[in-house]
Amino acid sequence: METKRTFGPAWRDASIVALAGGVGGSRLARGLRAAAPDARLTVVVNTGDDVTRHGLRIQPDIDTVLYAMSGIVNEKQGWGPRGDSFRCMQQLERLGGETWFRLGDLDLGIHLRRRELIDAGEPSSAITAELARHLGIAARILPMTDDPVETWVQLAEDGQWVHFQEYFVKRRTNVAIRGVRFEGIERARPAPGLLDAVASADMIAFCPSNPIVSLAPVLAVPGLRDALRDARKRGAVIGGISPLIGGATVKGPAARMLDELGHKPTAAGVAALYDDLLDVFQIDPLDRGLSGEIQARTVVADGLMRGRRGEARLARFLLRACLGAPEGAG
Ligand code: FO1
Repeated sequence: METKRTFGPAWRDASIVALAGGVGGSRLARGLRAAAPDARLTVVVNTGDDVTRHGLRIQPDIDTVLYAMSGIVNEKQGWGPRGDSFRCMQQLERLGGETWFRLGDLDLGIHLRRRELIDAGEPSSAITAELARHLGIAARILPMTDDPVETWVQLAEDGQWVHFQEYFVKRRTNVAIRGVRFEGIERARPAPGLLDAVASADMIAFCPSNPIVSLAPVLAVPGLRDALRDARKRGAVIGGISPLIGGATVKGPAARMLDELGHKPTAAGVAALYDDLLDVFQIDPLDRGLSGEIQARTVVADGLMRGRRGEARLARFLLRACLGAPEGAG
């Protein structure tokens, strides 16, 4: 019987990898940082939402994680810096520019800096590390790949393919979809350090992000699913947090997208998408009845992260479920 590893107070000796998308992912990642402040934490972020606007390369999910973990995100909105203004957008509008994808005046700082570093030949992983350092983030924030990948969705009404941001922002998701594809994913290589982080992880967290357009692109990076399976064989524990509570999301179109693409819009439908990768899956008490449909070991906890304390609570719950109680805990 292999002696169960312990990970020290607040899991400080653990290596944790979190797979994250936008708002929900950024919040659990922040919770994991708070719950295990000294553990090695790598947040692997979806880049399928990336879009070029006004000659700038926007990486929304990376920026949401950067802003959330550095404490400057607009909490209500879930993206962009708190207290931002849009004078530049107003001027652009006056001059006849397209402004449906709104770039705040503070937000432009990160896009201009990213543009500078791209033009200096830096890959996304190095740029992200540089931005994280300047924002004082004590975790490794890693794009899923340095290669270009863009999520496109097919509209149900006419079969037309549109970029994810046109669907999500311009059309406010008010259209049914019938397909999703990750343009460029076949040629995408895992970002430098990603496979090593998975290979040495004690725990891998599937954050409560949109399973269709936030976690699926990450899991589609060639080589990652196999790396996750190998990590499990070696003893790493993979735990997920359900992004649906009672068949609905806290924020965003995930439930409707699941339904439109023929999946059950429930926590069980989400777990099925992660097929045989999960050891543990957190479900809300409202979804207790679904545990029979879920292959992974289900654990029940309030899925709503109310503020920072709520994020840390849910993160601690997942850490306990995957790694056991921290040393010296009650
Ligand atoms: N979401 C919106 O609903 N409207 C916007 O105008 C908008 C602008 C924007 C600019 C930068 C950025 O990093 C994110 C932005 N988002 C906006 C959110 C973005 O569409 C989503 O965060 C993700 O792509 C989905 O998680």
